[in-house]
Amino acid sequence: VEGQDGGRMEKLQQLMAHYEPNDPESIQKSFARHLEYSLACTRFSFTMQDAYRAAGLVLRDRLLESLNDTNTWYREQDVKRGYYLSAEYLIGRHMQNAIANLDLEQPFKEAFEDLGMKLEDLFGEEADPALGNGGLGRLAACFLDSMATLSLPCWGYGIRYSYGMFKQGIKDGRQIEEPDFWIGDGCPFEIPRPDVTYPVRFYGKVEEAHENGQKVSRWVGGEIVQAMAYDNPIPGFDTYNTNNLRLWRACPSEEFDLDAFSSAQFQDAITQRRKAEDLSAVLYPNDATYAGKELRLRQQYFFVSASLQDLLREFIKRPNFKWEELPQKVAVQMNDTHPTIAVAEMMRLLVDVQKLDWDRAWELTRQCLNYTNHTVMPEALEKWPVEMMERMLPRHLQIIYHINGIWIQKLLQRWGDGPIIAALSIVEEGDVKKIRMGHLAIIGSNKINGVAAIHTEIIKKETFPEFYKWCCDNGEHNKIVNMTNGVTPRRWVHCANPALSEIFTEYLGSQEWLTDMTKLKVMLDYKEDPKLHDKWMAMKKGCKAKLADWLKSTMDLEIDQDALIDIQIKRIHEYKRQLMNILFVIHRYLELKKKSPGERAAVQKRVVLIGGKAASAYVNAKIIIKLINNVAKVINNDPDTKQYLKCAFVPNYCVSAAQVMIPASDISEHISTAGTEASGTSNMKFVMNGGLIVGTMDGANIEIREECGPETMFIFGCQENEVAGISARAQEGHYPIDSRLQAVFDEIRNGKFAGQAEPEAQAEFESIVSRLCNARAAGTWDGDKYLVIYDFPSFIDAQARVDQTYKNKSQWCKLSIQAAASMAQFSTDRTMREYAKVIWGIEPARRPVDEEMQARK
Ligand code: H2P
Repeated sequence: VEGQDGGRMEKLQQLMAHYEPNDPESIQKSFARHLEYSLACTRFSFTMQDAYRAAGLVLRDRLLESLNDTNTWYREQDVKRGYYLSAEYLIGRHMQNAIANLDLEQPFKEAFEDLGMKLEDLFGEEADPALGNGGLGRLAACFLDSMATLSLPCWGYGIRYSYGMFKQGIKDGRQIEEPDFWIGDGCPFEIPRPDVTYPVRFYGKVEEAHENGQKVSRWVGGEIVQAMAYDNPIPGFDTYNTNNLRLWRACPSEEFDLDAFSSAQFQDAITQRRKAEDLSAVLYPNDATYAGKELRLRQQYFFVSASLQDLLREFIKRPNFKWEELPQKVAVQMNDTHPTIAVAEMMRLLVDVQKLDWDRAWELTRQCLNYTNHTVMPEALEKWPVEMMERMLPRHLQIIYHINGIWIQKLLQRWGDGPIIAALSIVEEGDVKKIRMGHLAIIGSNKINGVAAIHTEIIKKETFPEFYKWCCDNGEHNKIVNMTNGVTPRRWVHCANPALSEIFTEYLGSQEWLTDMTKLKVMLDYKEDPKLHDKWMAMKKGCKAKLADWLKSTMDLEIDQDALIDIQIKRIHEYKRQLMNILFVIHRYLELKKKSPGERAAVQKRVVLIGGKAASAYVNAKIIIKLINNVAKVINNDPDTKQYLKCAFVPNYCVSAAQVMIPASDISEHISTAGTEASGTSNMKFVMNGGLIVGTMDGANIEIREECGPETMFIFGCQENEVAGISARAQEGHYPIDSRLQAVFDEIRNGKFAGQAEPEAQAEFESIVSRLCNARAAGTWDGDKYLVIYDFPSFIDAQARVDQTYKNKSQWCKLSIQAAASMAQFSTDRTMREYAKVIWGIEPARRPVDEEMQARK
């Protein structure tokens, strides 16, 4: 509202001068008001879902105060801002985390208990927004939590998918995929912003024109979709800063006109609308290769363009802005290759829209953008057919060709012509010419990073060796840097495991460890203290009881709470080797069967839980799920053994399931073939909760072992530098199969887990076994690529060490305390500090607290 305000501003300022009070009674009032006025319920008649939504709105009021004031503060201070561009955020439920971070745990508890409601019941009503596939998306969510907690002026940008990751059901042992319309009941934590929209163009053509004697390119025609912002406040812990996760939803650019109602075009108009909305409708599982590929590129460009337009607008809004200041005010992180069209879009916005000359625009782009690589799996380094890009983003293809032309010239000057030029080109020649997005990202970035020490070394030596050579030749050794992943202790210890959080706070005398995990070292002084052992074991017992209740209610599974709990939860992928885990379970079962009842009683009882989603097009992963379910059925129903060994596939693994499962584990499996898992992050969550790891020398396992001590881990398997030699021998047929594994294979082949009752499954299981044993080097070798056979015997040994160590409860407890207390390195607070310092050059900007705020606390 503009014009003479007649004292309006002052009046409003007075009216809004006070923050919402946070005492229990005010929270109750606020709750009742939202029930009645926001949700149109009455205080006499509402459901738990209504109560959750009203409580969510109580929080949202407080989040908004903080979000707005934090933003004003950042603007006033004219700080450098960070923007995290990610196609995925596996954010998990908001409510519990927001209450903890806003420091409202006590008053909320009191307020709702007084109304006869348990907070946990409210939390349980929230949908779990699963806008991501796995670790990559969850990492982005942990990063947001740490950025806010460190008061870093950083925002996340992404896509507001209407349907997140599919819900996984299990029918007859097989995965079924159901749509996850998480937004169905509305999410009280998001703020639709119809006032923040940007046009995003697709298709059309490029026209050359002259403006002021300059040749310019204009991208015209095609179709325009509007990106509308949805803000998701991200409160920090122990700070008054609240940052933002801005997610874009696709809307049609113009509403169809009313005349269409009476005309035949009505249907067309609706189709247009649906087409626009389809853009942000569904998150694609990352291995679903060709299906929807074009839509995926559309999604990527859509959110990248909207985000860059938005952040440039913020930059331009600053009084007397100068373009050369852009790198002092803006740092962008591209999370994997998904947002890397940003390199070309930034150039388009600077050159075509802002009329900067090419060289200047390129300098600015390269200084502002950064790229994180998350995996060495080739399927993840996206490549787009030139033909597709030419149709959809014709101007971007021109820009990419231009960038590549200059790049190739430089390479030729330095090294002359040779194979290295083709290897480094952004364009991959071949039957289908493609744009390599990884290369575009590297060439257009200031820094490139891997996500664990071993992974960063592999990037340099194996994934992008020619590029690393170029950097070294140019004296830019530090262009590729390591940023070991982390996890947020707020969600993964404090919220997931309140009993452990209480122990830490009690021993340290404060909650400081939640923002500085190095403080937990104090726990090491007590690692042999019987008093602490009692508390620690009681904590684990409580977590196991919670898990048992949850398993009973979600899948009607009963577990022995005195058994050793062994968990593997992550995306199902052959390199992660869930297959090896289930083969070991079969081995354990066969061994148990051989024993007399007396001997069995001496064996350590175990419950093995495996969970994770298989990408819908990933056939082998789906067979592995079926195998796990069939094995579980046999084992759990065998009266000889079921007391001693239980196994289950836990359906629909998601963030909220992880929050129940992780704290209850004694051991967890992180058993990827050395050199394949970039980092892993659930390994960190398990250890922070006092679980020990069975693992290979891969990803962040290596660094966790260094920090916690080798005695806290059950390490097995070959080393990364041995993999190539072993693979070569396997292909030549010099690949002995351990007799114990052979026995497992025989049992599968003999039909123990499927047989005539399920011929299809039987054939699938046999195919998996024969592929493992396949030594023929015919064409591309399709044998035991991930060295299950090679690592199996040492896996058995590691598991035997687990059983042995577990016998001595106080020794186990000591190791558990030691490991959990040594995890400071793996807090995303450390990770984010490093990104801020080394990559972004961003300083914290803690919002000062005025007296009223202080009083409210
Ligand atoms: C990926 C890697 C993990 C890594 C994570 C975050 C892609 O996650 O494989 O090793 O820890 O990114 O950097 P995931 O497999 O869980 O989908």
